Amino acid sequence: MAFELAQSSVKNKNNINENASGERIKALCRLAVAEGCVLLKNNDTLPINNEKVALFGRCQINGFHAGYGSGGDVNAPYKVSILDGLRNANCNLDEALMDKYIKWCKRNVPNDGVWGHWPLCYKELTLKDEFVLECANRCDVALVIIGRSAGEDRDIKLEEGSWYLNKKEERLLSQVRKHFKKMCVIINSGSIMDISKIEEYNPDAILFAWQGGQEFGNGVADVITGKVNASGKLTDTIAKIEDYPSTEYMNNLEYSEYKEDIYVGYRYFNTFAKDRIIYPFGYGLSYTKFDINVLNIFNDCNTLNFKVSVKNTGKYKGKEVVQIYLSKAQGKLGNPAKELVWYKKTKELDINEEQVIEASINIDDFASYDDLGVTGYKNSFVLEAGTYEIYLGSNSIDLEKIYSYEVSNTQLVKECNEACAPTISFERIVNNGGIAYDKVPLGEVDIKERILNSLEDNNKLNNCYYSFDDVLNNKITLDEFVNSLDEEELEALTRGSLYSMNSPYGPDGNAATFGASNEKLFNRNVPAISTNDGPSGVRLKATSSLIPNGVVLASTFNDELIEDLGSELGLEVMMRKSHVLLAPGINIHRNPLCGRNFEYYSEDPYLTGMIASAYIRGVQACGTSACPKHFACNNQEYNRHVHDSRISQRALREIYIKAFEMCVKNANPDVLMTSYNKINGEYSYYSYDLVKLILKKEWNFKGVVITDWWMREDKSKIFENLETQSYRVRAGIDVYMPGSKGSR
Ligand code: BMA
Repeated sequence: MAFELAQSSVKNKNNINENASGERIKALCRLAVAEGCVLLKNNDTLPINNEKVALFGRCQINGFHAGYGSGGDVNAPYKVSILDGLRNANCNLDEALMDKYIKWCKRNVPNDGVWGHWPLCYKELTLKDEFVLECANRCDVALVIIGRSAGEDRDIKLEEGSWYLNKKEERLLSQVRKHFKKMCVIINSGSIMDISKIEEYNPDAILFAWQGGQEFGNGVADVITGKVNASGKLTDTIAKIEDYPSTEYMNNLEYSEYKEDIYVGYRYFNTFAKDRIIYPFGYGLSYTKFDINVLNIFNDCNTLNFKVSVKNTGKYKGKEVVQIYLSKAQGKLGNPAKELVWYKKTKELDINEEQVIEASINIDDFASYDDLGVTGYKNSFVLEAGTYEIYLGSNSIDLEKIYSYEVSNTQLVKECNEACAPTISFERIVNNGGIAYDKVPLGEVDIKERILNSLEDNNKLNNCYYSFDDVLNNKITLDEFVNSLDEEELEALTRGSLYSMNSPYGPDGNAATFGASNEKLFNRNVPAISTNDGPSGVRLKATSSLIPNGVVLASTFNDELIEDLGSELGLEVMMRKSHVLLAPGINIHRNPLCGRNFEYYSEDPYLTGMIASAYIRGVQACGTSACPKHFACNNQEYNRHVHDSRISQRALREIYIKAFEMCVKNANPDVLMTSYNKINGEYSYYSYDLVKLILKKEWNFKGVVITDWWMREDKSKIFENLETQSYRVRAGIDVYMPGSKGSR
């Protein structure tokens, strides 16, 4: 609860090195940028050694170092551009071209505009053809930077200059292609963008560099020059936008029907539309080659134990990401062709060096959710009878079957409750040996009865007067303290400090405070717990490190690196006298057009859960609190405050809340934030099923649940006379943030 938060932060406040130079976080940011770069294509073009380089694209100077909104709005101490990074690396750059861009960018400084209307790309410099030809006559290779951004309240648009290239970018690619022997396209975007148009210009190399924070240019230059070998992997399938089934439902004003159900990303493409994949999930090239072989594998009651070897058989040292996918029995429920169930990034392997990795996978963790009851176990995770196959490789397509075993009888893995069930019928994709549609099962439970039966008689109020110090000094328990509070104090505990953002009780620029939200609680020495955004750094008035965005972190597939980076971030929160970092953002990339995909991680819930758990463990290592968000189904920004995500229980459990469940179990976050949107007609922050039943009772979450900022007032549909905040608290959402009324 909030008090344990305060306790931990009070205890830990003193053992922080106030003068931490930040050198370590800089190095970790730079390495994360490099390890997050995804090399899609490379016809003997990268790395660049002493070749003469022509660097095109204004984003070499005005790059996008983070996405827009709370997820990237950090006062960074500096930002290394790609141009500066290449100069720092002593890259042999064409001076005339560089000067032209420097001068032009000085005269055309980008204007980022106002909240929710930020530019999705920056205007590009138009070059004369003969000038490009002259550059080609002086240089060996051209690098062309394409920049894109989006963010909170700002989805990616299906238009040129956002999802698609614009005419000036096409003109530039056409000119460079015409005159240069070697052309590499570097994409500086928060998440994937249309690649088919870029491919039309047949680049010799394509590198997704994403949005890499303050060390962006240095990290990218490390990969371009080969100081760090490319090792990033795609966290999303790349295809034409019309081929993602969810595209049809994006930007619907009132609601989205999640018709694709569990068939999100590669779960859809690898099962029903392999021919539509342009680049597969988990894909990324290296400058070297690796041999991956299974040495041993055996199954022990659904726990798969295995040993694999990875050998560097190429000419560069580098890292590889070993991936294991599971093909479950189709049974009566139907399943995706394959699902990622394990991955491991190797250490940096020297030429001819080999690493042996041993691990085990509990297949129970990947059971299917039966929201129909067709297996005999309704509202439960099950493993149906049939054949289970294990595949090994370095992406989701190029895989070798290394094992299979039979499950003789359908097994009940975990019995749950009907929760957040749809109330309005719609059809969803099912796998009947091919794509088919079936109606989603609607809810049957009487929610009113469920909630009334759950109400606890809590009036153990005592008439004592305690200070919070009595709890800190172990004189009384937390419950005894809470039971000594009067109604006014109890109410104040269920909301933020009634200020809007930047509460006077926290460091300058904080998002809000909670805990001591009125005078009486202050007089009892209840601390004010300060919160600040966000996943890319400590968003305060003070400068703080701008770390790489979520897609970069996930593209590294390197949990250890992310945990390390998280621990440095947690120290920065502590040094700035804040307590709760409102991060990580871990909603699923349901569709490539969601503006906050830069901040989130992937189309895959397992990868999201693993990277997010590492981030949270890191942030909380020093006593700072993390706050995974937005629980749940915030999968588009358009109309996000009232939008209704209509979704089956199976898709909710297997895809959209799976990463939150992994975080609760693997990293024990102190705080968790609900989303703005509705789920099957109920706002997440009024949803008893989502918070009290699933999060707190089924998952045993013991932390504090806070709302997102400025939730909507709404009358309970089942308790007509219930006041709004009571409706929220009864559903298990502990604290309304920031506490004040009004909205952005
Ligand atoms: C909301 C969301 C959250 C953020 C909060 C506080 O609009 O963007 O992700 O943590 O504001 O800034």
